[in-house]
Amino acid sequence: VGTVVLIVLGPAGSGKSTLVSTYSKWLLSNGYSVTKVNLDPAADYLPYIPDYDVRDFVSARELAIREGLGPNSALLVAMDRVCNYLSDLINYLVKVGSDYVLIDTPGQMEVFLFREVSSRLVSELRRGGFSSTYALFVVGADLIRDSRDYVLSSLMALATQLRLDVDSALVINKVDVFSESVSRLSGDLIRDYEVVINGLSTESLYSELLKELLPVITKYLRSTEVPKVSALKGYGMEELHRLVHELSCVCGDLT
Ligand SMILES: Nc1nc2c(ncn2[C@@H]2O[C@H](COP(=O)(O)OP(=O)(O)OP(=O)(O)O)[C@@H](O)[C@H]2O)c(=O)[nH]1
Ligand SMILES: [Mg+2]
Repeated sequence: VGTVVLIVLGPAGSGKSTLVSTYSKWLLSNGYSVTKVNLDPAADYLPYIPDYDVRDFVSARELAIREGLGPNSALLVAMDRVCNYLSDLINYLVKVGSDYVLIDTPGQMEVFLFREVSSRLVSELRRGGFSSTYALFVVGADLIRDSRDYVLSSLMALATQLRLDVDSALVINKVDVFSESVSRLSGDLIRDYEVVINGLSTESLYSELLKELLPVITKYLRSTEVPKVSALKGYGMEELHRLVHELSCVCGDLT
């Protein structure tokens, strides 16, 4: 089947790096080999030891000092420079040939997602023969306060799928600090439908639009499973792995 590559992205502080750490440990303890890649040139601290780290080549902080840039433009310039190392990264991944590759991306999601670096990453992965590449869109449960937020998060996961041109899935993290709305949801966009639709009626001026979007999202988002995990406490890793397996399974859905 070959290597499964997971691009982990999502809003600032949603727990991407912690999830890379926790899920990689889970994979290892279940007998899989894992390569952890850090693509965040601005990370000061990482909760895992990366096997490949763009900070070895590009540092946003150094750029800021050397070129007199603010933190945001330094990250922009740094991410553009990361493009120069992507073919090197792919060569490394080919050489290592692990079962799973987890790619951690910068806190400022838009600097990765909407710029050249993300499309280059995906095309380099394709060129390197990594046909099982997926995106995990990680959102903190603290951002899901109501049904509208749930639909919006799913919509962002779908936007990720469209932008990167790889199948994407939504993952809700930080469920140890459970928000009530998340606990009502079953973990599946289709089964959550009624709960979400009922909630929407009262929450937004645009509830009709949101209601019409939901079936579109569930139709086109590759996975409707929504694992609810705690990267910090290690909850839900089996659920997450089931989703990853579903994404990478070529057996198809026979139901
Ligand atoms: N309660 C709780 N906190 C978490 C969880 N996962 C991560 N955190 C905390 O959230 C903060 C951010 O976690 P990171 O893993 O650095 O998040 P990130 O998305 O990589 O952050 P950036 O790269 O800066 O965008 C840290 O203080 C983590 O300890 C979780 O499951 N539960
Ligand atoms: Mg991070």
